[in-house]
Amino acid sequence: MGFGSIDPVAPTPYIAAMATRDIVIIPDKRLRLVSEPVKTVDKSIRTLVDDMFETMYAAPGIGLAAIQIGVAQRVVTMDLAKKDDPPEPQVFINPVVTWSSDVTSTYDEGCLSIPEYYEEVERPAKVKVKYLDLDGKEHEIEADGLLATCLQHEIDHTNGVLFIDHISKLKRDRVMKKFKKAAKHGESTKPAHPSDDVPEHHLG
Ligand code: GNR
Ligand code: NI
Repeated sequence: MGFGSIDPVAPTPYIAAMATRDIVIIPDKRLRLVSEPVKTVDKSIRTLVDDMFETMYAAPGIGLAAIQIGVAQRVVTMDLAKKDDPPEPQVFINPVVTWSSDVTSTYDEGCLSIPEYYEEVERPAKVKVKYLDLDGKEHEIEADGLLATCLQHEIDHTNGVLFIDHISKLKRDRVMKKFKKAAKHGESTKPAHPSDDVPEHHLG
């Protein structure tokens, strides 16, 4: 009398499930950390990248730096595909700006770590960026348009810099004050998300 060929105590292979992680919101001091370079692109980095994509798509956002989920490593995910087009996931490990144009452009920026606040930011219109891919292979690209803006926004995050550091002190102080007050009152500054709605009969 047994279990035939089924061993009831056989070790099951551990399957890491992708997961969304909480997004760090200002005034959390972790957003001011300078992230560490990735030494080796190993399985732990791939898991981090998977979780970053899941978190970024769920938010939803078009870019995410690892520090925004509390991991101080120089890892960036991005997807600039237009709505209803197929996804275009992009990963940038240890990204650095190697050249930037004198010509600038202005873009109405937002940040998942500063929810529901948008302001115009002027940055170099074109940049060259060197980075590693998920195979640890080095690339250098020249970017313009939204890719240039987004790369600079995310590389800033890896250096503890936020887009509000590029706007006037008056505006920055105003938004910081609002989020500090919300944090003190223990308010969620996360924008309401449809999946947050729980049927009433499931509540306490
Ligand atoms: O989702 C995002 N949108 C965005 C819009 C304009 C300029 C930059 C960005 S990045 C932002 C997501 C984010 O906070 N990345 O760090
Ligand atoms: Ni951001």
